[in-house]
Amino acid sequence: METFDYVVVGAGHNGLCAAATLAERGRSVVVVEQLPVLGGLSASHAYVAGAPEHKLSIGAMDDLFMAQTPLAKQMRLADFGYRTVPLAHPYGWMNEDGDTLLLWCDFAKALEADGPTPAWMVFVGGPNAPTPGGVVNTTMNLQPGHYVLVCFIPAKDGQPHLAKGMIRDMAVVGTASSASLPPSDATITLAEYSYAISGPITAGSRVIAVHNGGTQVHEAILVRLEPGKSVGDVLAWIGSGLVGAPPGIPIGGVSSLSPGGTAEFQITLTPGVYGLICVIPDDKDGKPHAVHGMLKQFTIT
Ligand SMILES: Cc1cc2nc3c(=O)[nH]c(=O)nc-3n(C[C@H](O)[C@H](O)[C@H](O)COP(=O)(O)OP(=O)(O)OC[C@H]3O[C@@H](n4cnc5c(N)ncnc54)[C@H](O)[C@@H]3O)c2cc1C
Ligand SMILES: [Cu+2]
Repeated sequence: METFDYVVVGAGHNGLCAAATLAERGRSVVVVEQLPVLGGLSASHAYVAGAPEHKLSIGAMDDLFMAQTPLAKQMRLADFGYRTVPLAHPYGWMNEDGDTLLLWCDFAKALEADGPTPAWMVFVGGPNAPTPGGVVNTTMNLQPGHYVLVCFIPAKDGQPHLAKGMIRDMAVVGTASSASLPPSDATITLAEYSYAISGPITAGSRVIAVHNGGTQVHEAILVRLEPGKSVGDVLAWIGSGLVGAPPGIPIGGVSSLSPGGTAEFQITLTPGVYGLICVIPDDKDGKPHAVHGMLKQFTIT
């Protein structure tokens, strides 16, 4: 009977590594494997009957662990054909109704992804961009459901605050309400790519309704402009990556609203020149709506 110094049970990658290491040290070793294929969980198989050439390994999708070790180099795996294939979007989700979600490695890239807002995600407003120490009040009619609070404002490095963890979920419980919003002093109607204001707004404590009459998600960032500055300067400042003194101070407004949505914000306005601006990326080209002309300047007397 043939004898061996070592018997390795299982030809997964650990068993194969152990056996190879022993053999390299001059020991005699045998590997026994129950399956007709080597590799254990790291072997690839055709899981989809209709696509036999599409091979997948569900136990070695991610190089996370292997990459932490000197193993691949130590065992000269590249000489035997081992190579890693970095993917731009390594994880994906396919919903039963056909919707797909790809998770990109590059967060900015994920936000750039083209296409309309998925139907399962409805933007209901919320307060827009308070400055540090500032307070912005909005009123919305929230129906029971699952919500997220999320901040898309870019940090100094250009990454949205969301990428740094500024996102959390929130449940709205109770029964649906058909209550209407409190009376407002004026309505700002959003469209592609414009703001229409129902009438002149005067200084004082005001309630302003924002209604999305367009076909895409829009927002109303209200900016109080510094003397001599225009709303175009605000767009240029955002485009420059917020470099230098801001040409205006964001004082409120309503953030992302899906088509048909309405929300209100309360604000105390002093006489001056103000700007409205929408930086939501366009469904078609991903550019901020302001670049398409969605900005407006007006005066409060
Ligand atoms: C769903 C899933 C996803 C994973 N994703 C990743 C990932 O993305 N990245 C990553 O690094 N790791 C991942 N892992 C972990 C990784 O797959 C395992 O750590 C790795 O496969 C372990 O290798 P192994 O050689 O120890 O065992 P295995 O790969 O499990 O190999 C064991 C082998 O032993 C054989 N065997 C067992 N008993 C006997 C017997 N009595 N006689 C003969 N043969 C026998 C089996 O048939 C098999 O071939 C994942 C694991 C799972 C389950
Ligand atoms: Cu817009």
